[in-house]
Amino acid sequence: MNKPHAPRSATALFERATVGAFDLTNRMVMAPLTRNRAGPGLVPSAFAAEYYAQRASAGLIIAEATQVSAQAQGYSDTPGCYTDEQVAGWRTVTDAVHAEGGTIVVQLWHTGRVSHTSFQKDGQAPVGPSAIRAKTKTFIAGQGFVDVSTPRALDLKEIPGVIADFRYAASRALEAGFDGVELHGAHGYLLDAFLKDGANQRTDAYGGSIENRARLLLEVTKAVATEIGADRVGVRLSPVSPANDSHDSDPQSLFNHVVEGLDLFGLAYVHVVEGATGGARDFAPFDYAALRDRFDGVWMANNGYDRQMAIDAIAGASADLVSFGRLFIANPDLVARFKTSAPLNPLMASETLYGGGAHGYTDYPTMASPTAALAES
Ligand code: 8OZ
Repeated sequence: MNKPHAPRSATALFERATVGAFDLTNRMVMAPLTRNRAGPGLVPSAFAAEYYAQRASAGLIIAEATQVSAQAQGYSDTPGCYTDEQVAGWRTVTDAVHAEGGTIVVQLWHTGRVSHTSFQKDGQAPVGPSAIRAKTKTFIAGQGFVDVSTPRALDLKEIPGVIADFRYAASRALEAGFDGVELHGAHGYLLDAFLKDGANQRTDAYGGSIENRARLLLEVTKAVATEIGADRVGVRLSPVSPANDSHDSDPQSLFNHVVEGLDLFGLAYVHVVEGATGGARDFAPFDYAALRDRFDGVWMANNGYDRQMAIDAIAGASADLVSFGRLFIANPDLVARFKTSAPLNPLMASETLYGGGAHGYTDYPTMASPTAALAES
């Protein structure tokens, strides 16, 4: 058990915090949000810089899930961070956020079995821990939602290459001006799929026991921490979220072990999705306090937090940071609105979430500019 957590004041959500190598202006975080608006070459679009800069008053921005390699892609128009063009595109984003006084990391992912042959070189099968198809869909531009493909199991000999891809993308992320990276260890993508026995039925050193299933996540974390410094690395986990057919027979034991392993690195933070992503927080029984007790560093909580829940979580020290997804899409100035208990904008039509242009992306009004959306639409 790690040290007990002292309570804070009711205004602590809005006060500065040191998180690893980052000096944050407040404890409100913009969660990573897939928006499927990357351009040719999977380069972040020019207006991504505007979108993120509009939200730079968040204490921390976690930029959308971003591929570590071509193999890592699972959806249309999600950006990468492994080519010169992608790095140059991200540089316009990080410069714009820094110019507004913000701090920004990028979420690095490999989608693993949540992918489709059409995204893979020569139409090959995507890779996963085992050749078990996830009961989930992906989005392919022009085709809509389609079942993901049956993956092939990664060969043991290929695993060092996957770890190297994460390490390389992390080094390119810093070159692109990001303050750090978050590893996507959630939602059924490659790292989470290795963790969970619903997807991982390997019989080698990366499957079977909890220790073995946690090995890939911990090795990737170690490699990335070695490359850019552990105090610039966060890890996102979703212990019980059923997103993308993710499930495990004993998540509490699994994640207790994972977090104890992560605790040894001196990471910037661990980011935990409580319950079903975007859905019921009590979707499945899980003791998040017991998990948090196994980690000495900064704890970021996510999923369905509103203003009062976030104030209470920070004041009561059940979390050190709280991340918000849809609220930050709809409210670029969410921090100012929470500070003053101002009304919140509703989300625009769901068709604007994934793919499209400026509408539903850069045209949400702020309190300072309440007619921005009307003027542009
Ligand atoms: C929604 C649509 C596509 C991907 C995740 C990156 O669930 C995602 C994602 C969310 O973490």
